[in-house]
Amino acid sequence: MTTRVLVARHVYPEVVARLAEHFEVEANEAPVDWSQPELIRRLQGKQGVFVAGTEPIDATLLDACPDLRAVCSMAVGYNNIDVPACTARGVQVTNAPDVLTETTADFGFALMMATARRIAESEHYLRAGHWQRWAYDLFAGADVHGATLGIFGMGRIGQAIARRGALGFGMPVIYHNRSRLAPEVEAPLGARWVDKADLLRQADHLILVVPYSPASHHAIGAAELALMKPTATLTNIARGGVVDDAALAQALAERRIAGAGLDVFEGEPQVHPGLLAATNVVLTPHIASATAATRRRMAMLAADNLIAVLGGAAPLTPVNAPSRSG
Ligand code: 8YV
Repeated sequence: MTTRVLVARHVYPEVVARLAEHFEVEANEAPVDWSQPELIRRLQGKQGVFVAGTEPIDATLLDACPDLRAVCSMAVGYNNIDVPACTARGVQVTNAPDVLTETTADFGFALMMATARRIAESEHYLRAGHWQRWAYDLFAGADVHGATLGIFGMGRIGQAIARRGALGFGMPVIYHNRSRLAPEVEAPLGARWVDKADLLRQADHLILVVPYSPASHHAIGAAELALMKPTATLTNIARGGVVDDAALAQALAERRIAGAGLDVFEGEPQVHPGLLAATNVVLTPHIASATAATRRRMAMLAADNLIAVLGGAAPLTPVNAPSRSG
């Protein structure tokens, strides 16, 4: 029997070509998002689907697509996929960890530095023709080296950011995570576990790398922002929804924190108007993993997972362990 897969995202032609060596492939050839009814229609008779972090794979879709056996994502975060619903229906889910860790950590660090040193704000000022003279306090920001780096969510990417801060910039590192790292993991990072309130109170630069789930929804809201130092910065490379964007926009407008660097937003690609209006914020369109080499690796890993699962082999990077797979 022919195995059929749907590539729901416009993606590298070589990834589609690799899949086509194994399957009959229908691919999204245009940079457009398919609606869920469109996705369901195209998934009829398909055993596998290639997605990114955006296509919602929920119980309604799964019930309407009974042939589906594998959902393989090129993203590491899988909050767009109802994993228990997949598991209950014997559908294997895979994600793309590891291949993007260092690239995403680079970006998180860059966004934090751009925020602390007011790079976007000063660039806009220069482009607008406002630069007339040197001044001692012109865009004076906050030091990064030696400042206390706070990390909320200390998985692979959090640890890669901690390494950069501790080893490259001499930053004391504090972190909060549901579970504390083993002492032998903490030691080379010089990282110290603190409770969430202490993380908020002590960090000079706080960076969010926690996965999105109902438990992390609005983990940073008005009450949490109120605990932060007025000189502190907040960087979010996790997911929109971890931060209450309306509360953050208000805190930025009132200068209750010094600035924010945001790569992810609630309801993206829409961005809260208060964030668009703020000057003390650096805004980027969800590009933390976006280097050409890394995006290729992420997409290829999703393809290799489809090939493994639908070929009856073990998935390379499984998210769940359904009883019926392969
Ligand atoms: C992706 C990400 O670019 O991997 C993730 O979880 O957030 C990004 O690396 C995005 O999810 C792709 O849709």
